[in-house]
Amino acid sequence: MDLFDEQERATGLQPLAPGASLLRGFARDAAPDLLAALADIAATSPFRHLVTPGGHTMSVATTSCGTLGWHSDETGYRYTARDPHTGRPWPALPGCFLALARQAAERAGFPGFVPDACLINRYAPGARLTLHQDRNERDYGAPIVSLSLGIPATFLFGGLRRSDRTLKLRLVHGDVVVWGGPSRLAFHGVQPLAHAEHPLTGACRINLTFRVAA
Ligand code: MD3
Ligand code: FE
Repeated sequence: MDLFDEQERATGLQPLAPGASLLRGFARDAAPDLLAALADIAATSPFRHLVTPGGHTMSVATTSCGTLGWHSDETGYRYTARDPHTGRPWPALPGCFLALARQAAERAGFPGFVPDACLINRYAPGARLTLHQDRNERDYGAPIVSLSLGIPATFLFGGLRRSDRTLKLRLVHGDVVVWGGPSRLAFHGVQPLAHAEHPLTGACRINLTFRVAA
């Protein structure tokens, strides 16, 4: 790999669609600190398999941090101030999470990004996320910043209608994507994960999505 490729991989900003940018490897150096902070969060608010309003148990395991966290059950999807599993407030957003999300958003053209919610998804091999929109946040003017850690995934990125064709994007450890502007309400999902191992996470992928929910 030549020097230019290396630099692209470390700092490159790749436009994906109007308002959407891929920052390849943006979080690679911070990953060990991010994973240590994540271990503390999961010790307080453990990963759980949520039930969808349709009655399906998700293959992805989820937890949250921030002033609001994500919950779903038979009655619907919503943000909550307390973790229904523990009855206590969600763990606070760690400083290293806030810094990374703000820096990534700024690099992608969204300065001043201060998320109040971080949804954390954990994928084991075989886990997937069907095509959906994220529409439970109050302000669609703010982007969503997503960070991938651990084993690779194939992400599906569609249009504003479920039936729009999807682009496939390989996301690997340390990749960050900023979804703003017209891309904020695009349909998206994750294909079933292939078996793999990563030295820092073992046989799993972690995805953090930073949102302005309130
Ligand atoms: C595009 N997570 O938590 S991250 C989710 O990999 C979610 O766990 C996926 O979709 C994951 O809701 C995808 C990339 C992502 C997140 C939110 C988006 C892409 C998005 C919102 C609007 C458009
Ligand atoms: Fe989503």
